[in-house]
Amino acid sequence: MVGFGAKPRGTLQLETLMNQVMSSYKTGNEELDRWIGEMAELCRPAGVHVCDGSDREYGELAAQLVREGKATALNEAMRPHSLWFHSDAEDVARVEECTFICSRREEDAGPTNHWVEPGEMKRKLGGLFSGCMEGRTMYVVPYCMGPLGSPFSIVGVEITDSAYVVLNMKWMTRMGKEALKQLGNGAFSAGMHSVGAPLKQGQKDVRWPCHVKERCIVHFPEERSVWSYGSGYGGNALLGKKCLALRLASVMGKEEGWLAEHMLILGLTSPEGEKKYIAAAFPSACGKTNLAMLTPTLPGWKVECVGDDIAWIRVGDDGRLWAVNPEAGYFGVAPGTSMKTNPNAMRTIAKNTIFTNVALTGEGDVWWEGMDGSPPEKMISWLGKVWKPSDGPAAHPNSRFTVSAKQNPIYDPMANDPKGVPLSAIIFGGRRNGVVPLVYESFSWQHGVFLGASVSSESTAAAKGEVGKLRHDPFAMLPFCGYHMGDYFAHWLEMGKKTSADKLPKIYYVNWFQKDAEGKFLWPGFGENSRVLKWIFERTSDKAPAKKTAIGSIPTSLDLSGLEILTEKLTALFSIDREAWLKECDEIKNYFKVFSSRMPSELLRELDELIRRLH
Ligand code: OXD
Ligand code: MN
Repeated sequence: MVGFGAKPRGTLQLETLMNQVMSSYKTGNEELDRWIGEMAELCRPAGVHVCDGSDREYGELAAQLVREGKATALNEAMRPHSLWFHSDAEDVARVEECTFICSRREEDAGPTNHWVEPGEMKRKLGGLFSGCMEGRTMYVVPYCMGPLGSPFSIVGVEITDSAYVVLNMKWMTRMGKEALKQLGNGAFSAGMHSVGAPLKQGQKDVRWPCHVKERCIVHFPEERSVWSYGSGYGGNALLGKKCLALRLASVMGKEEGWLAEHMLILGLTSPEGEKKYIAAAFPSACGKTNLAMLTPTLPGWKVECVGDDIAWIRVGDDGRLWAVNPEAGYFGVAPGTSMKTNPNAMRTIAKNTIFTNVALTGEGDVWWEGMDGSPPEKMISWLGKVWKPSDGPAAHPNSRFTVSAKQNPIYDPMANDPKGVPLSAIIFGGRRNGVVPLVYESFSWQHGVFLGASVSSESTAAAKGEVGKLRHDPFAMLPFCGYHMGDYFAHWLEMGKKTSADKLPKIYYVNWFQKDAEGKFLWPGFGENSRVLKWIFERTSDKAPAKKTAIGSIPTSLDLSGLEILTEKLTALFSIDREAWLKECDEIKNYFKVFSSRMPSELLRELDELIRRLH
């Protein structure tokens, strides 16, 4: 890779833009060439650059951003080939209130999504995007979600005026020439993105251009397209991730008989060398990356990481459920990541990493709350100011690292397999300070679907809004399901009918976050979660003991060797408070009413059964 001092190349500055677009930028795909021309005409950029995805291109763009003062190159000796960005203070997270599913019919978006009539939204977008790239380069980013060569992969093309987005897409997807090759003359999912800050002639650019007042992230599910305006934040601007791989893909999965899920995928190997794959859905910033890269404290057990955020799941020829991770990198939450909590993540981000909204140390390295050691004496906070302890956190709570999965020392050898990996277990979970025990197992697929549908969790900094507020987040998909959530529940039930019960993964619910009366966590979490994973692993071949309770089956013994934990804590971790659960059922019952006639009766029956068992 070239250093960040290299000169940029390949960007056209032109007047006869359209002609040059059409003559110089033949991508080999007629529809794509036509669309690039159309979008260039609409957005009126100063130039067009079709990204090839090479290391050279990455180095040149990075160097350009450093020269422009939009990025800081980190200390080459401490964090080779890495960049520090800090955003506009208002552009730090996903914005659910400005995220729309513009299906043709309002009822298809359902009660959990914002909807605007597609024609009306397109008129609005036409106005917003008209001339929105003036003075900027329009980057065309072809990318592939899923392993190259896999029949399940989906090619998307993102047009963006943000070089920061291009750099992130390089690590998060299979981007550039390879994706174009996979596309051939086929159909692609179109994603338009603009930071919404055109540059008038002579106007000086700002460090993090965005237009937060008008920002909107808009999905047209029937057209498989996305239009995102006004934000440069990853979840709003890297359109392959939440927009294509979850919101649009969930709609495709419903139509074609597969699932697009907000799930990590890990491989777990026992001391005897038996390996099983597990997928787990937790809401944003609830520890998916930490679980996906876990270092077991139980001797002889090994975890390998297929993915930390998204799983596409299909029924394989053998009747089992097979999962692929459509992403190629991690866009992980930095605060709380340390050699103690996630050494594999720390090793992964040792070089070639993009950091956004963490703190910059006097030595030119990065820092965040919860990293090993005490805060360095001299730091620039995520706000770009010299940091004082009285300023609050030096890194934004939703600050991120972006890095290629290839740098993960425990990247699973099957992660790029076009077939995916077979799932033995699926886990749901949330951040709950009480009520929900450490782990329990569902009685059946249908009961497991009920567990997924009834996930509640405390909100986190990954989305704009109040943090720590309990909200329903079915399947951890509340912000990501691209269609009616009631139909989504029904689709999960249907998936269970596509194969025989013995082939389906078993379904679990976990809660690492219970607290005692003083507000301290009852369970140590992180590597110690391997004890729970071991129980799950052994349950999937009926080798671990469990007892039935009203809510599901819980362990009668958990391997606690080498762990000091007070008996009263353990008792609390597995206690089932009947009154609290009956209240929980009332809460779920009320929530399910939101889905009215589209709420599957099977899940209402599961709820009635749970209430009956609790009584
Ligand atoms: C993410 C999120 O960035 O869920 O993965 O917000
Ligand atoms: Mn996520």
